[in-house]
Amino acid sequence: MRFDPKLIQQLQTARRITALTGAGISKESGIPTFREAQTGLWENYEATELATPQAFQRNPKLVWEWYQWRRSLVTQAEPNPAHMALVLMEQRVPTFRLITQNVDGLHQRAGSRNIIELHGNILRTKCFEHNHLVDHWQEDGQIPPRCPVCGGQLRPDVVWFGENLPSSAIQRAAAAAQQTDIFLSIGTSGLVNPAASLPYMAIEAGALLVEVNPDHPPLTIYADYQLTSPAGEILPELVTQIWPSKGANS
Ligand code: BV8
Repeated sequence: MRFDPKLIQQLQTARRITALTGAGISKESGIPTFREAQTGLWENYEATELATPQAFQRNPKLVWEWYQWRRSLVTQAEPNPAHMALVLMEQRVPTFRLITQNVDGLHQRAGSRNIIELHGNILRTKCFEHNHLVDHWQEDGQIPPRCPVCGGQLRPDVVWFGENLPSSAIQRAAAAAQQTDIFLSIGTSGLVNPAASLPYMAIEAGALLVEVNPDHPPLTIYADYQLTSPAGEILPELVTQIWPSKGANS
């Protein structure tokens, strides 16, 4: 796979690179993307309909079990070469910031250290009533399980549609978008706000925009470079060409 030598040169000399990842980067770890049709028990449900406080209040057991299913997919999955390539980038680029929309924790498991999680993490659980994190609870057959502090229902520590993102996360992400030389948009359809506004902030601030996506979401027409293959193929090859002596597996 050959890349435009000018792109390689720009990536080699960039002092600041910001990456925004979406569900597409975890596709090659076997985790279905958010817009893909769901399977099995969940094939009749739209993810966007289940990932809301209203859905949880309407049917807490259904929503809790949906997240249990997704947690099982995530715990069985492994980070893929795309995740690993971003770990290497974090080690080599003077200022590298990783913003993820994903809730699967695969960037952490790959070894990325400085991660801005916009939408929370499915492996963390919190109290629906008071939002405090809970890591142990009584498995007494109640679904959802109850908060050991207040007896309220437990929920995943993710940001549902209609809920605000953690203010620190979105502020850090906006700063990372506005203060970067190159912005990598990787595996995202760019349909969910406010995350979807980040690449446009970067362009506004004069960054070079590189998109990694086999498809052509709305952002594509604004990209300086469109790399239209799966991230698991593109990113390892890209880092090998940026740092040839070291390669993606050293
Ligand atoms: C907010 C956690 C302020 C949960 C997620 C009306 C009422 C209320 C809100 C709104 C409204 N209208 C609009 C909004 C705003 C709303 C929104 O944007 N809605 C959309 C659907 C229109 N946003 C919000 O509600 C946000 N909060 O705005 O607060 C507010 C408050 C009250 C009222 C108004 C506003 C909260 C958004 C966060 C939602 N939570 N996740 C969970 O996971 O269960 S978002 C969820 O969807 C994911 O985390 C992810 O972020 C997103 C999916 O997007 P992608 O990651 O892009 O994935 P997708 O499947 O779409 O695309 C995958 C891409 O990968 C594709 O392009 C594909 O081509 C590509 N691909 C495939 N294979 C590969 C690949 N790429 C590379 N390599 C491959 N191999």
